[in-house]
Amino acid sequence: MKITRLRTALVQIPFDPPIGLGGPAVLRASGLVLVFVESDQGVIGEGLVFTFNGHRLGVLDQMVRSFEPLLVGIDPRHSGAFVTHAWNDLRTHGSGGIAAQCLAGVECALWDLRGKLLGVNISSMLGACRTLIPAYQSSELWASLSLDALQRSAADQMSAGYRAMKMRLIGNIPKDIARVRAVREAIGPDVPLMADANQKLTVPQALRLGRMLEEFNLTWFEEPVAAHNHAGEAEVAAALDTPIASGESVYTSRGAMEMLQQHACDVLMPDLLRMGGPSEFMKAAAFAEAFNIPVSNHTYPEMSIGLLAAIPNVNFLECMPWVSAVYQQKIEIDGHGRALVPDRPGWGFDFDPAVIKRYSVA
Ligand code: SMN
Ligand code: MG
Repeated sequence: MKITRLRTALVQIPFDPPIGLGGPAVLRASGLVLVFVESDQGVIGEGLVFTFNGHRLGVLDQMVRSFEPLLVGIDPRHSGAFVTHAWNDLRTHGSGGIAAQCLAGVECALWDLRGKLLGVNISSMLGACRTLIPAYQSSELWASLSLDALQRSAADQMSAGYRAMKMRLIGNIPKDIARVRAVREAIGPDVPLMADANQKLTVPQALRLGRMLEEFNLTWFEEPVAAHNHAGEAEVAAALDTPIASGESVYTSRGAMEMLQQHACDVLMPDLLRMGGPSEFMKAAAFAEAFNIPVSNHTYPEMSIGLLAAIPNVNFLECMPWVSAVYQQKIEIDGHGRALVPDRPGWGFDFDPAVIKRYSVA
């Protein structure tokens, strides 16, 4: 059994309407490097690398394709050997940034290939703990929405079957209090509600806002301060009853360990691509378990769901549909707001050739 080729396809899938993240940040399109690892068995593994509005897609594509010499000829079941070799090969670039994200895209394709060769979902390959994961909708309650729009959207998410959701904060304390109050009123006191500050606050601001938000019983207060300020995160986490979630902005399991050792979060949110791939993601989750910290994914739910299914200390699946359009299958939410872990081989989600054809870019 051998890997015969690594190839990529570049797509740019527009968001209609664009997503206003608050301030100048507007998501107009999802730029993707789609990664295909081919084997002599005729089975192809799929992974991807995401970039905001398609920025630097060509750079990411070059980095992904730079791994091909390390892949061709190896046994697809030996992805660990590839990953070790690749990290060594990346030493000059360091273990973060696009190096980690592009390696992740390739390892994701290797895990998909291995699952397809074995005929099992990745959650089964890992030894699943569950087939259902509480899900939260994360892509509707943006900082750009008015109070009325927030309330309408929150109600819409409930009607869509979600039983948990995340909103973004704008970094203005009185306005954020009003916004959280509005959503809490729209969904009631018992629906899990997360609030994400996206690193907008100073520690004093986060402490003040966090104390004023305690009455709303948030499930977590996310990235209150700069993500590199683990001491500041730890100060906020120690002062508040509301759990602090963080981790989406750190690279590899070592970045997660640094957070855990500094008690910087009460919920760890590893990002599959920033972790450097599924093997690092699983290490980060195991480290969190050792610290008795629950884990939730950051984006990429179609791949993260198979990993979360095999992690004992999981609380929620983040449903962020920014790459969902590229897949044929969609995440299924049951009547209790739980995502169904697929039992289809590999990730269980396959790229849609029609979408690739329609949104392909040179
Ligand atoms: C988020 C920010 C930017 C891109 C995707 C998601 C947000 C989140 O921080 O946690 O959902
Ligand atoms: Mg976040």
